[in-house]
Amino acid sequence: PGAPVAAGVPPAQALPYCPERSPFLVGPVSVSFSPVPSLAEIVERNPRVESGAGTALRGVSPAPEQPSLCPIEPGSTTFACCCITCTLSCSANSSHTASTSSTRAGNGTFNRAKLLNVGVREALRDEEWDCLFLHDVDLLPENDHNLYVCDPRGPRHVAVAMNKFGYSLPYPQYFGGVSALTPDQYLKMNGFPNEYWGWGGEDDDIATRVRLAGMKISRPPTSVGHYKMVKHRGDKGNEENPHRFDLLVRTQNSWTQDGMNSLTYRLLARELGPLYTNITADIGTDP
Ligand code: NGS
Repeated sequence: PGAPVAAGVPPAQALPYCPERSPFLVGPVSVSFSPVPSLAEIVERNPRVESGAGTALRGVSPAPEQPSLCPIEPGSTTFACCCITCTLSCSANSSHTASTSSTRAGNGTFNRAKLLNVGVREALRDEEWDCLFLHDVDLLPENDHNLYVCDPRGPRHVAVAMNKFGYSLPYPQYFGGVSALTPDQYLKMNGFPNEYWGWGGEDDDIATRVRLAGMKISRPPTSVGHYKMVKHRGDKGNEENPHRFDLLVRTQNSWTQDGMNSLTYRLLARELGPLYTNITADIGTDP
């Protein structure tokens, strides 16, 4: 409520409720990596997406009397979802209409979970998001019934069926790839850990935090949570973390001390792109 609305865009209140199942959604969609559309084409196809994140147009929810996974306050007709994504340069995207992206300065070791914490902290400066999507950049959804909304009942693990795992969960506690949390859920578990430098383990730590914070993981049906991964080799700077198993046995004691309440970084830049905000931060190095 109260989000700035751009000129030429009708205020969300004036829009009709979305039906529970949009007639524009088709279910399975075929994802192809060639040709890759240019940014200009993507901008053209998404005329209602505004630059940066702060002035994002809000999506209109299903009617409140209809059951929905959206964390919509009773009587509210809109929700705002921010999608944060992370590579060796980390990004934060605000979905429904705008996106944000943040880049890690320097060439040290990757730290996915800490970069996502940075994305969340910076995104929450922009506005009161209802839902935060934490999204690996190499995963593309293959079913548009997999709605990009949060579940008020618990942190949602969304990428439940990736092509690289034969379209099923690799193991029951798997929480990697794509997840969606309300800001309250994110803060209740003290965000993500900051201490996992390099590849592996941070997603298992996050799954444990969900449980330790007294919440339960929610998932879409396997038939809907299909994702195709962009093929790539192991990234330089993201070598296997040899300490990940030592860290994982300590999660029970460390989660209240390591997370959003201990997050430190230096914000170097914040640039508004056509569909996203690019954030550059110095997150330090592997000790
Ligand atoms: C587990 C890792 C997770 C990782 C998952 C899938 O073994 O971080 O494999 O990896 N946990 C540990 O190493 C403790 S993948 O096949 O996507 O490379 O997400």
